[in-house]
Amino acid sequence: MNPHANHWDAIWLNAQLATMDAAYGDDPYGAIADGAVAMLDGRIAWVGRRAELPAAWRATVEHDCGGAWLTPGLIDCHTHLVYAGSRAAEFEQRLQGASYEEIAKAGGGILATVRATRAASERELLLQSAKRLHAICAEGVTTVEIKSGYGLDTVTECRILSVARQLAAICAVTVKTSFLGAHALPPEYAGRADDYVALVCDEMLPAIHAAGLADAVDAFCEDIAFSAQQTARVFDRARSLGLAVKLHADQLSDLGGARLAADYAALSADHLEHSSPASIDAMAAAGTVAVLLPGAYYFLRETRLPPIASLRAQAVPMALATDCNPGTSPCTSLLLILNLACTLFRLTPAEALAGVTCHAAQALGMQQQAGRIAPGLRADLALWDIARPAELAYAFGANPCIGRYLAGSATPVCA
Ligand code: DI6
Ligand code: FE
Repeated sequence: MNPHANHWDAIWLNAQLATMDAAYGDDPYGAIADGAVAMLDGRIAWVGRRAELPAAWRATVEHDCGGAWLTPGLIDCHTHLVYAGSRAAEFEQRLQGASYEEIAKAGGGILATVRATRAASERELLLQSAKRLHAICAEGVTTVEIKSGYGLDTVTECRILSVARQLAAICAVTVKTSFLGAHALPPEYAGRADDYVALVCDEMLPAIHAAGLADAVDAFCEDIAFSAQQTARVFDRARSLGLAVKLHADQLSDLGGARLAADYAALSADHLEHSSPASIDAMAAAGTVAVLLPGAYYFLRETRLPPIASLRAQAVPMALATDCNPGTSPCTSLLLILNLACTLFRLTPAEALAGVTCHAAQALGMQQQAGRIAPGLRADLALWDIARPAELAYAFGANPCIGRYLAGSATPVCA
């Protein structure tokens, strides 16, 4: 405890704040002109207008932001970035007319990446994945969720999640892991999906939980993957272990995934292009966040939009993420996702920024730790060379990030 009130470890001055906190008025960014943020022990201790700083403050470090915009550190709440290899050849096949489902049914798709990932050493996996995570973090991202799902056996799933945990220190970022054993049926279980689900529930999940490798459990509920009933078995086991759940729901077909997620009080239901209005109502009642993934929508050239109007009408929080994966969204730019969400899904730039800050935090169950500039939260911050926050969604292919702070510590920004 610091005995001196208003004696802080660091202060950011001369900044325009986009707090993304409703406490600061009706502005959708929670904006504060000529603001100041103070940090003590890695947490935000004071936020407000510089003119209203208490009379006797002191700070060990003073950051002059030069009038730039300060936002919460961005949060990429849905990625599959730990994998080996590339699927550029499948991209070429799709350009020749093959569909994603056809490639998957022919043993390519997710299973192609599973073969490459199983064959990679832990060090190779770490090096290939660190490049992607480094690129994501260079755009002011301070928290990333990483899923397993390219191992599909206990040893490789554990290796992927262990690599994900190791990446936190290597890239100076907070990592939340999700176990996605129910991602695809591995070849050795062809025709025996229920046996594989039993392996996921009875062997993989307990082992991963015992090793502390998963913060949540995810599944791919889809015609080409697992049924609602199989997903429910995975969720039941997750629940019995006290693990939070989330779901890839209704991306390619409506199997009632969003509804199922809501029934299990999931943190989030992700994709949602084919979700029914009744499922959205259930999400609203359950407090389940909608994670929209416009990178996958774009890359698969989907035409059916997620039900944005229903999500808005039901006040379901909308988060956005890269879905960084080799098959449907080989994307390491969360800022590009902001632009795609606005151009393709017609989100406002303010909705888009909320989608990668406060709502993304909620999708990870971290709303009391990250995603807003507010007292008590971690001092995860990003500084931007922009004139107004809408520029983050407006320019695509640009990176105006000029500062990145994890729990108050400056970290390198340029990749
Ligand atoms: N949904 C997706 O879009 C990705 N996984 C998933 O569950 C696709 C992953 C891949 O094609 O490698
Ligand atoms: Fe995904």
